[in-house]
Amino acid sequence: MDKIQKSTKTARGTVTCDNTTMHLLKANDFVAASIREKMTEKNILLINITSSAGSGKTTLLQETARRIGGKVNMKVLVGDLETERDADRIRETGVDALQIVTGGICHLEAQMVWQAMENLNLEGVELLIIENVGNLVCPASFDLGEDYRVTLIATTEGDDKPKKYPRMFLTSEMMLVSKVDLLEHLPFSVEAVVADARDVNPNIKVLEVSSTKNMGIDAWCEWLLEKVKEKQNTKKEVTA
Ligand SMILES: Nc1nc2c(ncn2[C@@H]2O[C@H](COP(=O)(O)OP(=O)(O)OP(=O)(O)O)[C@@H](O)[C@H]2O)c(=O)[nH]1
Ligand SMILES: [Mg+2]
Repeated sequence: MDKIQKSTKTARGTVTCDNTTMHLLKANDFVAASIREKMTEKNILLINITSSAGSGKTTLLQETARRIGGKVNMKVLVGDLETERDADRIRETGVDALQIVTGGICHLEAQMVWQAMENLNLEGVELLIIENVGNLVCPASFDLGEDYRVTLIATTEGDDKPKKYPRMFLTSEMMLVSKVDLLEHLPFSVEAVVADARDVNPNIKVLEVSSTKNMGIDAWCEWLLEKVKEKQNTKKEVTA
């Protein structure tokens, strides 16, 4: 596997289809639909993990890989502006990871994921997790073809974020309140953050986790395994 996947500038804005140059977000949605189709064909559950910078995405994925890496065939794609550090951290757990270096772009776009997938052997893979660039704003607008978008909100960030950055919470199926081991030291109300998130998105599922103190990780992994199973069953129903 190539170590660093550089996204080209042409991947950013437009896609040419039948000689028509499409608008950026329409182009993104076009590629996202192709990713979704490919994932369904290959029977792979695709998860897009988003959050502010430093909320604990990679640490959670390291714990996840250690817990379920032996039970389910999983791979990880990681987006960052620079460096391969997060992919290296995932690989230390024994799970294959590919870094997408955006070179300054503050989010992943579907075309970057599509290009990266060409360098990932997806044979037999059941679960592909994308760690998006740490940012609560731009990644909210870019569908990556995922089955589920999962957003972390760390106790260290303050409990006012769902109302200030509503699009991210509106477009997420799951909110993970992370770093709950620090709750006793911080002016952060889980009740308030859940109430605000549900005000924005009444259907959002919530779990509380600490990756460093092993809290809520079982429930998170169970949810993931259940969704992997559901995806496999959907495929069987389609082919039956
Ligand atoms: N106390 C505590 N610290 C945590 C927890 N999870 C992560 N951290 C720490 O938070 C810092 C950032 O964690 P990362 O996992 O790198 O966060 P990230 O969201 O991947 O960061 P970016 O990729 O830069 O956006 C590190 O110092 C972690 O050790 C947790 O559950 N509790
Ligand atoms: Mg990270």
